[in-house]
Amino acid sequence: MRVQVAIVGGGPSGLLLGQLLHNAGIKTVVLERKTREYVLTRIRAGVLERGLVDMLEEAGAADRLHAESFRHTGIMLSSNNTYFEVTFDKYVDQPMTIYGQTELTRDLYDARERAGGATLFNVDKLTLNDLNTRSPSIDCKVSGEPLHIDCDYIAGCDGFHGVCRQYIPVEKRKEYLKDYPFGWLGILSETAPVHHELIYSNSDRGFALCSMRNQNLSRYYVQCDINDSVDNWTDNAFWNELKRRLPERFASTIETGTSIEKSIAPLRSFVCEPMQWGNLYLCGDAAHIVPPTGAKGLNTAASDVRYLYAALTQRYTDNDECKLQNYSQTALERVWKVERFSWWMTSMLHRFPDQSEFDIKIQQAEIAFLQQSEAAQASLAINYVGLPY
Ligand code: FAS
Ligand code: PHB
Repeated sequence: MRVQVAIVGGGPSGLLLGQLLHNAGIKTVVLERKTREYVLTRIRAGVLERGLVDMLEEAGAADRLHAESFRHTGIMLSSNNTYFEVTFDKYVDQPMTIYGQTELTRDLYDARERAGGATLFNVDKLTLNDLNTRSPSIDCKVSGEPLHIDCDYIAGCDGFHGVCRQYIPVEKRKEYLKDYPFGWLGILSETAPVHHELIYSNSDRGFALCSMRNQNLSRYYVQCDINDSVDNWTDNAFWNELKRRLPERFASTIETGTSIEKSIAPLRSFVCEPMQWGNLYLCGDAAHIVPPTGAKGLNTAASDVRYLYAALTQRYTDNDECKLQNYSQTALERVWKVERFSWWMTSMLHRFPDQSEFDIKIQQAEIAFLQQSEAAQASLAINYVGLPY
């Protein structure tokens, strides 16, 4: 098999890049370890920056999003029983869109199928070859059958646990890692959202987040112990704990119900430098991870895709590799600003096991300053809606 760009990973990064390149007439193949059905069981992000929505439109995969999503113009922050709104459009004209990652991944699969793009599932034993030559290649097994793929470039979109990052020689690779001493226990429930905006709550018992997917599908999270298990949490136990972390106004009105999904996600900040090696280019979680507090994981994968798509189209249109050579530097400049914002939101809103009373007073002062300062709210708004590409 021969393609121009081989894409490892059929999550949002790989699919979005693949669809944009395919529409630009660049021959691609997407190689996914799991099945499409398995990928679509993952419940992850839900808040999309306009840059990602624009690219989904460009990829011809935004019709259902426009029909089913809804706009967000702010968030609510609460600290024990006080709460206030940060209204984004007071400071920046860039709404956020609420639409589940699972749905946009489904839309991207459908768009790729309609366009006739090649996607191979059950890909295993994948190895990358000759990355520092003009003719890199991939060897793998597809449902057990050997396959060799010749290509010009390889996009490593295979997530945090993927293999591509490991092909950057360890002596050339610098990895930055911060593991947080807690996780997020999340549930999905077919209940009406407790509020029309997201609620980020810092309480004495720990962080909580009220989000949603639509008017009849809510997404809630509570901070939990890093070694906790979903088996320790009945639905009732979850709802009672969530209510204890929300202001009374919301605790007394929240609609509870049966969870249709329950999972625990670890929180970490991670960056791999560089994000390219020879003709291998890393995109999304393969290169960086943020704690979900700032809703930036998926959205930062999108900015990587924008930069790599622009670089590859420049290469194939103008035979100019300048953007490709600068891809890692360009992407990392925005990645680190997003890492900072996600770390700041996480540090401000969670209870840390080793926190002193002084540390808690500093958190409360940070939130109080946000409540009183338009400049502080403007800074949060500009980062939350998405920094420019
Ligand atoms: P992904 O991990 O989504 O996709 C990588 C794909 O590569 C997967 O389908 C995998 O099967 C495949 N793959 C791996 N190894 C392979 C190999 N060797 N060969 C072929 N394929 C291979 N972000 C938010 O903004 N908000 C959230 O609330 C949020 N919650 C999250 C919860 C969890 C549990 C996790 C893990 C992440 C969460 N994220 C959240 C971040 C998440 O949304 C990611 O940013 C997003 O999935 C990034 O997409 P990809 O880069 O495509 O990586
Ligand atoms: C979600 O809806 O899953 C969500 C929203 C905002 C976040 C994290 C997760 O910061």
